[in-house]
This record gives sequence, structure tokens and C-alpha cells, in this order.
Amino acid sequence: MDRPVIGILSSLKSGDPDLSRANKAVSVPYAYVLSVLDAGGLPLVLPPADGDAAVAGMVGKIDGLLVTGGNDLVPQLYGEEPGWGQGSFSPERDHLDLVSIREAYARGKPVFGICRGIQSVNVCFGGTLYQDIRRVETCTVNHWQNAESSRPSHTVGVGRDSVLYPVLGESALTNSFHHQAVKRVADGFRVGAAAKDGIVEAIEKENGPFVLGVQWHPEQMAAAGDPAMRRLFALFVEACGG
Ligand SMILES: [Mn+2]
Repeated sequence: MDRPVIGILSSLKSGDPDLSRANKAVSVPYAYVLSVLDAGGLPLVLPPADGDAAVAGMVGKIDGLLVTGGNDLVPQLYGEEPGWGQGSFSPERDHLDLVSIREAYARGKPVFGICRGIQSVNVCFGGTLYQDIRRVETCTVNHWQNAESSRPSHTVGVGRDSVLYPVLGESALTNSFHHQAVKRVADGFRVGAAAKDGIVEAIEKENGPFVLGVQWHPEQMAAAGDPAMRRLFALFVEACGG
């Protein structure tokens, strides 16, 4: 079979916050592209697009969807007002994430969410987020490491019934660059992995098409050659038909 086409969601970026939207760049960290290629997929970067039909049309061209990292979701999407500690927003990216996840799922195409991506998956299916885990008393692990992004910092425990278990075993060291996290897990999902302080680090759909989200950045570790994180991308690309 042909190599599956993996749609990689991108963000609009600019070093100058006052720059008009039309002058921003479509941006995606290259480690996502490298990790998809290494796992046998063909990467196709998908830009934010105005209107549901354009996003749905793009999803029609891919075999699987990779929801990448980025800034915070607008909290009204999960029924909250912005709290102290909330970060920057991107309505274009929110639209791209939520419509593409919904469309991919409706067409039975696998979805893999990373960092912001796990948060978008959870919100898309009706879950909620902690807006700033530094303000959560029980959150005692540092989830924004100082070490470089290819190096792991904290432990995650993996559930025995998780799709991650054959890939990572019962625990793994991961990197961590997030100040938000899943609060209420969306109906129909289970927690696949959690940090020692209870912060949710992975969720997955219990039944039906492959939908997986992880809170860490496996692409940064995979691009540096980490065998377990390379296997994680292989798991996703295989689910897409690779
Ligand atoms: Mn973490």
C-alpha cells in the first residue's frame, strides 16, 4: 500500500504581534515532519483556513491527522472564562483543530494529538482543561522543564489497557512543556498515562477509530532518535494504513 498521508496542523506565527494576519507565516516545528517521515508516513502540512468546508476538504485528502502543539485554546470552548495564568489564544488554530478532529473522526481517520493537541482532542469531545496547572495545589511535578526538548524529565505511568502499553511499557520518562492539562476527561475516553502528581499525560478513545492524545512532545524525542517515541509514531502511522 502507498505510504499514508499524514495531515500535520500548523499555526500562524509572527515575531511581531501587530503584523497583519496576511503577513504571518504558516509554521510547524520540523520535528513533526521528521517523525512522520521516519515512521513511514508522507507529511502534508495543513494551514488554518477560514470556513468549515475548506478544513473538511483538506481532511478528505489525508489518511490520518496529527494535531500539533501550540498556544492555549479559548476557554469558552469548554465553558469557562479566562482565569489568571491563561496564555495566548489563536482563534484560527482553534477552528482548524476542532473542525479537523471532528471531520477526521467522522470519517474514521486516526487522530494523534500532541501537547496542545491532547487538549484540543479532549475539548472537541466535550472534556475540559486546567487553564494553568501551576495554580493546581496537587500539581507538584515541574511540567515545564529547563532541560532541552529532546531530553526527558518526568515519569509517566501507563495504563495496562492503554495502546501506549505495548509501546512504552508500564512507565516511561517523557519531556514536558505544558502549563495546561486535561481536567475532566471527555466521555468515551480513558486516561492512558498520568504523571506522578496525577496530571493526565495521555487520553485515548475507548472504542472506535484510533484517537490518542499525549501531553508531552514525542516528536522532539523521536527526532533525536529515542526508540520508544519512534515506536509511538510508528503506532500512529500504522493505524493510518502504513
Ligand atoms: Mn507533563
